[in-house]
Amino acid sequence: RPRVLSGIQPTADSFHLGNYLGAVRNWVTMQETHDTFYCVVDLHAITAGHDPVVLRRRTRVAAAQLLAVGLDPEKCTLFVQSQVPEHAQLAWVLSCLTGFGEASRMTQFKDKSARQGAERASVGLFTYPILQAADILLYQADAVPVGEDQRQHLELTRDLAQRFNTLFGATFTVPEAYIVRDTAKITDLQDPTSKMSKSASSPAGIIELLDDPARSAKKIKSAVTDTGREILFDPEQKPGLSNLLKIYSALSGRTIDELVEAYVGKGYGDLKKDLAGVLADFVRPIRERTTGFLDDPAQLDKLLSIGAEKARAVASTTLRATYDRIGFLAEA
Ligand code: AQP
Repeated sequence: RPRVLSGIQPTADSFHLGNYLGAVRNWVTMQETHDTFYCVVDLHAITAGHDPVVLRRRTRVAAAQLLAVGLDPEKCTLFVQSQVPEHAQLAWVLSCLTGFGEASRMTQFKDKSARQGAERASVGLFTYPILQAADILLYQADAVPVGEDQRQHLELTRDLAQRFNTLFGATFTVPEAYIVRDTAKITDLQDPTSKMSKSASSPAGIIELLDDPARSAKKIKSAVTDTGREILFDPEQKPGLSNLLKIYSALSGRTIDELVEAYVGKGYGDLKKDLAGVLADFVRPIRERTTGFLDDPAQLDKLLSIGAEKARAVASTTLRATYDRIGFLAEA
């Protein structure tokens, strides 16, 4: 089976629809067909300042949500990144192969450091994509299911794998990004040309899976739509409406064409009301199951420890091979 690795940051109290539709939904389907490794990337989550109590809570919430949306620890390896020390160890090696200029070109760093101010942005935020490369290469992943915003980081990962293999001999699988076009970029409800984002969107622009459906319904109703009255899928001319259609289609399993057909003669208000209903039905069991997993944190932590042990078996083999190739002494 081809190998898959992907991760999500525990930087919010809930995943938003972009995280879910862009990435996590594909994680669930891929566990049936691939050898899958999924991690809650807490090392990444400390790159922009954090509160330890909040981080611990969010790490558990992220893991509980992943289980609630359908990850099955019998089918995939689910773990927390900091429990597998090889991630940080390989990241150091890869950082020594990354050009300063090359890392400086990462648009996510440029955007986030511009928002935080150059003096306040951490070196960890700068080297974030290198740690991400280590996450992926440690597991010899063939495919990495992510949203469109991660494409550039995936390119860096591929470059680093190829560079290492050329310099020191074939060691890493060169991974491919697995990006599902229809849901690759879910946009902000208030600013439909920007991605829905934990750190950049206003609360009104984001739909959180664990939020009260009544609040989400209000956000959908006040989502920015476009001039005109007709329900058409046209991301250029009608980005707001097209985003709602994408979400509606993904959550209901109906194609966009079917939806457009069904709303002939109806207005934006009808579509928003129905979408709010579809969303409420969709999140109800996820909210309930998440609460169920969080009610027993000891059991959740145990499950994650077992996942980390499974992950470590693979990660340590890759790290050992890497250390050998670059000339570090083996333990006597
Ligand atoms: N709007 C989006 N549409 C499609 N996919 C998205 N992803 C994030 N936003 C969208 C995908 O979600 C996965 C996990 O993301 P992350 O935890 O690494 O966070 P992120 O990429 O940094 O995006 P966030 O969640 O909105 O946080 P900000 O903007 O604050 O960085 C990834 O596969 C990502 O592509």
